[in-house]
Amino acid sequence: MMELKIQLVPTGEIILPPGRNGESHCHNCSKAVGSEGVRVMMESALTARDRVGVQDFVLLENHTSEAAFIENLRKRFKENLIYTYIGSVLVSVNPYKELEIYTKQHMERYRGVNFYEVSPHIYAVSDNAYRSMRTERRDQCILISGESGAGKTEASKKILQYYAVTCPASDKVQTIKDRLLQSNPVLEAFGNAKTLRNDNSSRFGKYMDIQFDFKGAPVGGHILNYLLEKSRVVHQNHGERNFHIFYQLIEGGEEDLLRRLGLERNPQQYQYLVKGNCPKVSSINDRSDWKVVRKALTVIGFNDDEVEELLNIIASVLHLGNIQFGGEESGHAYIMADTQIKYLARLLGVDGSVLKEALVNKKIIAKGEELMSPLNLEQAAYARDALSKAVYGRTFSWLVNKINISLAFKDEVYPTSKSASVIGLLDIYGFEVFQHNSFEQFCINYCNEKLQQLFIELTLKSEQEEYESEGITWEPVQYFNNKIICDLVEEKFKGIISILDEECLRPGDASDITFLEKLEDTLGGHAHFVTHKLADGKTRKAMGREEFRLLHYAGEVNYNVTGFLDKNNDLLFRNLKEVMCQSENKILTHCFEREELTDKKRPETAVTQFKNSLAKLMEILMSKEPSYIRCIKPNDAKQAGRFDEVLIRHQVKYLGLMENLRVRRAGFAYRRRYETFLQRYKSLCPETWPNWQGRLADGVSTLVKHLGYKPEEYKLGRSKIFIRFPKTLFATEDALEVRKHSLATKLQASWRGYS
Ligand code: AD9
Ligand code: MG
Repeated sequence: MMELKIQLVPTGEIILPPGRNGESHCHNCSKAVGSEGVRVMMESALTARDRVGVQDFVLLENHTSEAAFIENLRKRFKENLIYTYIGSVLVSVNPYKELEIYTKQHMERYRGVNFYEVSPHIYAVSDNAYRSMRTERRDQCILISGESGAGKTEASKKILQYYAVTCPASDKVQTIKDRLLQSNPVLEAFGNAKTLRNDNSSRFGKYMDIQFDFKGAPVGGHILNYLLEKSRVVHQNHGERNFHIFYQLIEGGEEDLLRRLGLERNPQQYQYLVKGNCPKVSSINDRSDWKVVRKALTVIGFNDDEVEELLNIIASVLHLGNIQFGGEESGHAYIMADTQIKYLARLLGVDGSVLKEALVNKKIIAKGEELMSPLNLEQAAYARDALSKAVYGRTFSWLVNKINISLAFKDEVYPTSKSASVIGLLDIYGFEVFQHNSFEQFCINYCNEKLQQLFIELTLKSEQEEYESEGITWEPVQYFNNKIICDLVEEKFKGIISILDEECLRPGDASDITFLEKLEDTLGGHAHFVTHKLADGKTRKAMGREEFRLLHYAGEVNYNVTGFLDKNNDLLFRNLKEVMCQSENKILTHCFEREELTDKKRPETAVTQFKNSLAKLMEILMSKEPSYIRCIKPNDAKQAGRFDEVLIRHQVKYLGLMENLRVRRAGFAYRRRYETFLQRYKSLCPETWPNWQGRLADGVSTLVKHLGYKPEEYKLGRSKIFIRFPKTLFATEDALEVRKHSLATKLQASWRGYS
């Protein structure tokens, strides 16, 4: 059967297959349409540009206007078109509702198709990265950024699903695909939680490599995890929850499992789950999520014993949280009841009396002698919480490691492949600002500064490199470079991290307040650092005395220093460590190794570990070819259909999207490889139609001259044509439209003649 496919920019496609009665069908809704219908569809498609905006911001007539940018986003959002490009960067607006755009048919539509020839989609970015990896043999990475709740984690899942469905598979590869997919629910259960910003907020950073063999089949994976927000285990702000797994286990766990673990089916019974006063979340079904996670653990390769030991640990944390201490305020603390200790001894496989002892005493070594120093109420609660955090945090790392073993690229899985190419996916916690911001927000927002820095360097760099490699002169565009903020945080000796570490290591009277004072002394006057002290000695009213403010690229955040030193030191009393090192729980024997007890070296502080791991991450990302997804959150109410202009404008600003667009447009709005350009437009010139026989560059040159391009409108590089103004390309697209329309009309007439 003859089929005419008409491509309409920017709305998508209309396919006109002649049915038996000469009818045509709309590709989008499959409805039959007559010739009048075709005309109406053509017209509506041509006027659609007004209704749905442009699919690439570089095509905006008024490209310097932020209002026009936002209007374009709004138009598209209203039509459920959540994706728009800035050149090759994908801008995505969270729809907060399920859209029918992630079906298998959609995946097929994007498979192997040129980036610009289909409407913008996350699958197009995924496919493009995949094809670059295959054809250029270059490792790729997809960097997903945006603030908390903007849709990063969802985006990363969509990409993974795309590869799982569209990449070649065999039985063995299928196992790896399943494991890759199933690692998500498990890591989310243990590493995500409801916050005020997002019901499923990632509380750890994740970089995942998907490894492919030479046939392009996924054969392995590897996950790097970054700084889990451990403090959440013992404390949640009002309206927030602990990690999902606790509620899943309590709501979904089978009766005899709960009995064995000594748990009640009521989250309100557990001190670690009541602080946020938010046991249920309407968008979350803990019971069904439990089933998904339980199954996923099996798919990943956990055996029953491992699951049992893992759940023993989760239950132990809840029991630990319920230990209550008695005693005078400054006197010695004692444990009020033995109930929890009994469960803990069994679940953790430790000696109950030793644990009990270790929770209310601190072992100190003085003059070579070991002494037990009793703890007061506050210290005992601190020791208990430190143990809970350490147990949970280390178990999380063990979990990631275990998943990595299950995803490891093994030769026997695919014996013919020796070296794999890689696509890396970065999904990290987004920039966040709360009423109260602490050490965790400081780390999260620092991480986002680093990513923004990378974006700036790589977008500028790659743009520049492209012009250079194509032999085209280019004038750089000015950016706000957030390096100044990265330096403020991480510079040696005088950055915030250095000062914090210095206070953590300093014996004597070091405290959160002395840390703040040092910050003031060293950084007062820095353009991006503010405290309540004004230059004239007066006090800034809007700020607390325990706060410092950073003017981040994404906005201002006040950080309360209370707890900074403790969280950064992340200390666990020695005798609690000793207890854990004797545990018979196999997971914990991996988490608490005996060598730790004899190691005299002071462990790196939390923030320094984080800083170093981020530096390594940047190196990894720099070594790969990046694709970008910039996620935008449309409103703070997590509601579908609500486009909060103020909020969106703010994100457009700090994500640097206008600057991104300016850079893209300053040189050339569009670039296409010669073969792609010729293939698309050759029908517009008799000399290039149906096929150009000579050099591609000459063919393109002939074609554009025929189309009347003026010399200032374009440049021919080594392998690509660069078009300066969108309107030039628009005119060419319109010419193509007209030609197709007339062709369609002729064909319609001839079909009518047949029927
Ligand atoms: V955070 O920094 O981890 O706190 P993310 O990861 O940016 O944040 P997430 O992907 O978790 O946000 O998205 C938040 C919620 O928005 C999801 O739970 C979905 O309910 C909703 N969402 C996001 N993207 C989509 C989408 N493409 N389609 C439908 C979406 N819903
Ligand atoms: Mg997330």
